[in-house]
Amino acid sequence: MTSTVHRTCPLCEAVCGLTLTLDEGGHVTSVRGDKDDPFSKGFICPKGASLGRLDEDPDRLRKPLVREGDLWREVGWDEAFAAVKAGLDRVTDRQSIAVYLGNPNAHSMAGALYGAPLIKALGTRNVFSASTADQMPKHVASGLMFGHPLAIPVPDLDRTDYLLMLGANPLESNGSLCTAPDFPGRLKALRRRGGRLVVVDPRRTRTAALADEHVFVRPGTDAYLLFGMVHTLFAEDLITPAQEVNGLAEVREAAKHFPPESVARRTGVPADVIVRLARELAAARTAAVYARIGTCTAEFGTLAQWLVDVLNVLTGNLDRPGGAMFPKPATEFGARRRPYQVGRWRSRVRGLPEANGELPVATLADEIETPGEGQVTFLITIAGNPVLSAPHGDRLDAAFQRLDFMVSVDPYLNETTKHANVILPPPRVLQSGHYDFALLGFAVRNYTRYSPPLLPLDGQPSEAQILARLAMIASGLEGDLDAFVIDEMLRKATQTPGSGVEGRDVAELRDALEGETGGERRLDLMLRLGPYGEWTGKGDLSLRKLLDNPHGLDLGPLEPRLDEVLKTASGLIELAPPQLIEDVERLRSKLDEEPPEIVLIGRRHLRSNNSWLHNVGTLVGGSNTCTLQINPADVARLGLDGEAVVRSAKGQVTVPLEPTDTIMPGVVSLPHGWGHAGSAQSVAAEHAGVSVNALTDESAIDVPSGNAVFNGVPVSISPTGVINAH
Ligand SMILES: Nc1nc2c(c(=O)[nH]1)N[C@H]1C(S)=C(S)[C@@H](COP(=O)(O)OP(=O)(O)OC[C@H]3O[C@@H](n4cnc5c(=O)[nH]c(N)nc54)[C@H](O)[C@@H]3O)O[C@H]1N2
Ligand SMILES: Nc1nc2c(c(=O)[nH]1)N[C@H]1C(S)=C(S)[C@@H](COP(=O)(O)OP(=O)(O)OC[C@H]3O[C@@H](n4cnc5c(=O)[nH]c(N)nc54)[C@H](O)[C@@H]3O)O[C@H]1N2
Ligand code: SF4
Ligand SMILES: [Mo]
Repeated sequence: MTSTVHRTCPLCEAVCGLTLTLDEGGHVTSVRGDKDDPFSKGFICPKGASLGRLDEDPDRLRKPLVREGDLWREVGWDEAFAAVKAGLDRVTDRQSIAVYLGNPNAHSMAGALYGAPLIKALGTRNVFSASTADQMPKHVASGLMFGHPLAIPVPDLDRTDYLLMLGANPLESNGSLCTAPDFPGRLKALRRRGGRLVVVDPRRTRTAALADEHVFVRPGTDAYLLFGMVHTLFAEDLITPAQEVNGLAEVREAAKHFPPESVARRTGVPADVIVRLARELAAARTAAVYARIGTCTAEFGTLAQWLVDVLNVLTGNLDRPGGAMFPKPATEFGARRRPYQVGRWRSRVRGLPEANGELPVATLADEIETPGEGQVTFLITIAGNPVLSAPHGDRLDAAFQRLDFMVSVDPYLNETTKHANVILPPPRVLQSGHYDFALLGFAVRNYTRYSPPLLPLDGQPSEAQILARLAMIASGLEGDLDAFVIDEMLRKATQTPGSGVEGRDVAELRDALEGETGGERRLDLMLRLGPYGEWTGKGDLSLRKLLDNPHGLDLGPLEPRLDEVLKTASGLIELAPPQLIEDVERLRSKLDEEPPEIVLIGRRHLRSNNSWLHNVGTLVGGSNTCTLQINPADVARLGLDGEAVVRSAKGQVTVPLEPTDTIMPGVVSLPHGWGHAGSAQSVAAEHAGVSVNALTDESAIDVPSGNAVFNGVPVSISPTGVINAH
């Protein structure tokens, strides 16, 4: 007997619905796109199609591992947790604990629901995550402009007439901070309905090839380009904001320093193109500017992210259909009581400011290596592989060996977890429930879907239970973490006017919640209290309703809602936050700087996913290999052939060349997440590649957000024969 089941793909931000066929042993025999999902409508990519193979990867850990010297021993769960407790008991200063949360936490219920309580229980400020190697500039820009780090407007893809996209390649990545299943189809539809797509990228990507226009830009210079556009809007009197804002005059003043002719030199984008893009944006019936990883992981990441929304505001496109809009997720983020701030505390060694309660991953190695009070000696990694993903990861590789104790929650023994004393593996994908708490807040249509676990746990804890148990060990408390969280939320809600449950009895509400697990009951509570919730009188959502609708529910197109989202102290959009105006000085000071001869940038491949899908045979090989894209003119000029040595201030790698005129001269590109030589993952080890983060530099950061700089890294390249010539 086979069975057909449905669930959300947990592998990327597109949240596609999948239809799986399972045999009687619970093995996946086929994966298709779920045609009845109202959002993804049957779309699937090669990664989703390989979910079954990933789920049954023989190299996935099924039992906890404890390391004794160089030897790994499989142990039972109680023994594993006892080992963690013993390690933690030796910690005398809680500040010597660090936590690193990796990207899959944004895709798992466990990460969303148990990460914060675990951090609280550990009582440390040494919190690091992939966010500071990714999108922290967007959080900081949104926090300062709109008052909440999650108030991130997304392009209204399905209705916009004009999309200016910078540093994103959704034809490979399937989109980010813009949840849109079948992003490629949506872009094609935009063009079919007469809309215009302009892509700004140092490479002519597949997305650029699909666009009406592709603009080559020098890596790391998007903030100049965007400022040149803002300058033009003011100079040509094209400012039409739809909202009252604070700081218009300051933005005008700041933009004066960036006339198109000056920024053209720095960006490589001709002045007439910059002016035309600004005019097009202003003239379009509706338009949106959208910028992603290429612009975030850059020297001026926060300024670039800020200017994206400055342009959206100035052209009247913020918060209007077809423009840049705020989604309304079914489990909405809460209100903030205090104005958004960064730098509430600083890192011990480099004095880098906190953002969103985190410190930059670019300084994790400093905190481990530098002696003194608060030196990090105990590390927990959850769903992360910073040895391959963090800037200058090779340094972390060495630093991790100096830790007294390390715990990793991860299904694989890999480049990072090999340093752990204890590895706690989460169960198979199909044994986990799935709800996209984070990603549905960035969806281009309001939408919700819950996927309950498809297979029983067979005695192994869920990832939620693993994290909850770690939190209990760290806090020394006993009892049910979920019950505690639920009561806390209910207490608040029953005391909040307008919550829908004001004045009601906590115990009675608690008893009404449904769900097989604490996580499900918390989801039920968040749904019921959310903006479509049964208890708020604004809708009828509850866990029950989602269970009854396994293909998901469409909650309608995005609607203007700035008044609900805006949490600034002034109650207005802050167009010129002082911290950002201050950082404009740094931008100005480098306007006339000579660019390095060759700079390195990243890229993504459709069948990859950061560092951790390289062990699935159907996904590696062919075009998905670790090569250095380089312009043929540079190949000839540098006398290269076959492979080359790439050197930076931090390291060197030898890598096969992929000459292509799709990349600008003077720019080379390596994908990240490779470098699996000697890996315990058998397939990945055969397709090892090299780690681009052997080259990236942890001392370079985007100042306001502390984000890592992966794009625009100065490198030199030489033929393999002359390695020692320098
Ligand atoms: N040079 C360069 N570096 C980059 C980037 C770049 O563009 N260029 N991109 C950056 C970006 S955007 C990101 S998000 C980071 C990613 O950085 P990380 O999150 O540190 O790295 P990943 O490769 O995503 O590692 C994910 C880990 O989670 C494990 N895992 C997978 N599923 C689960 C699960 O369900 N539960 C648990 N507990 N573990 C799981 C995997 O085995 C793997 O070890 O890399 C960054 N690094
Ligand atoms: N297949 C696949 N999908 C993924 C991932 C993956 O590893 N593989 N990772 C996921 C994660 S964690 C994330 S964060 C998202 C990221 O999603 P995207 O932001 O779409 O990421 P990329 O596909 O790397 O596209 C970034 C583009 O920026 C360009 N670029 C580099 N430097 C610059 C610059 O200075 N300026 C400009 N304008 N462009 C520049 C690069 O050439 C590249 O084409 O993808 C997610 N989806
Ligand atoms: S696009 Fe993303 S969510 Fe959709 S099937 Fe592929 S990996 Fe899964
Ligand atoms: Mo990411």
